[in-house]
Amino acid sequence: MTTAMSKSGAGESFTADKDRWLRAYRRMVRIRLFEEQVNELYTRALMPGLAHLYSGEEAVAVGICEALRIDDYITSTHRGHGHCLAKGASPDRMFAELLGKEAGYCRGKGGSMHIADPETGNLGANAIVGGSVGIATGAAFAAKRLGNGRVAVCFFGEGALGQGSLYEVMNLAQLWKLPVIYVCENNLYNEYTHFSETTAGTILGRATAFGIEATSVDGQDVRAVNEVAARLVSRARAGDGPAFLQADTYRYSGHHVGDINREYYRSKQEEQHWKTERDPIKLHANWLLAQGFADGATFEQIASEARREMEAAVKFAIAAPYPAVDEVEQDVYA
Ligand SMILES: Cc1ncc(C[n+]2csc(CCOP(=O)(O)OP(=O)(O)O)c2C)c(N)n1
Repeated sequence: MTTAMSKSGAGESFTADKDRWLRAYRRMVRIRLFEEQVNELYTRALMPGLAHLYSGEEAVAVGICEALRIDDYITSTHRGHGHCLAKGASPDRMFAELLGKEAGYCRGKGGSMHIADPETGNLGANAIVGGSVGIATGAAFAAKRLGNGRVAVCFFGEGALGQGSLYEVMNLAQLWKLPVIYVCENNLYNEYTHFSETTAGTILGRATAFGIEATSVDGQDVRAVNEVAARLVSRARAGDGPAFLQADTYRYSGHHVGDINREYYRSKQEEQHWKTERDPIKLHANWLLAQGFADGATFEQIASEARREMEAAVKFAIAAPYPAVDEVEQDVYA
């Protein structure tokens, strides 16, 4: 990896690299443990509605967001907890939102699929597949007009490739050289259908048709994702226009928390293969060990800190009050 110095480049760069890659590890673990708690809240019937877990895909959100500034924008999806956390959202307000509490990011009125956090540049999750492509492209348009150097990253699943609005905005983004990066998280399934049954041709071909710089990356490798993201972000910031990144990944859980029996559309062996051979946290841990950046005790400490953080955040959310009844129509537009 070119982004990581070898051990021989000792001194400052060794420490900076160590800190950076341990931070990436910690961020992935936090997402994984956040999602464990979400599943727990669902199975204990404490959370209204459903949620779509991001476990397995952590390296994509973390690798990309590590290449962004806090004031850069992201837009997210129905599977958005990982994006929110990677961009800097706080777990207690996220859990509060999931439980419909006033302390939540949308005062409890949005739930899992509508978390937005303008302070960290997060313009929102979106329950509409492909629903945020216009928002991200509009944010990039504004950034360009204002000359503030911001970049917008638009996360979406490969299911959104069937949405016509994506092609309208990619066309304009390329014509106007907008600082937007379209990140297609290809986790292989649109709900219960393998993407090969819904996607003709190639994924990258959809972007190259507009002359957009397009590339793919192993979405289980946080350093590879970060390396390519850093390049695409810096060219967008420099005024070189949009890019399209296909990140190949896998979701460990069902389409949503209630999708328990999945064998009619994917095998247990396939899931097991990804979990044991392609897990982004394990892969990164092995690399950290090989670099001498961490040992078993480091990983245990990171996991127990993150677990404590998530348990405290859940407690906070459970104890938090619901919004007042007379606020029920406030901030509700549809
Ligand atoms: C416009 C629209 N059509 C259908 C749905 C129902 N739906 C929710 S998620 C989903 C599949 C999305 O697959 P993908 O975009 O690949 O994301 P993933 O769930 O794999 O992360 C569908 C069809 C929706 N929310 N919005």
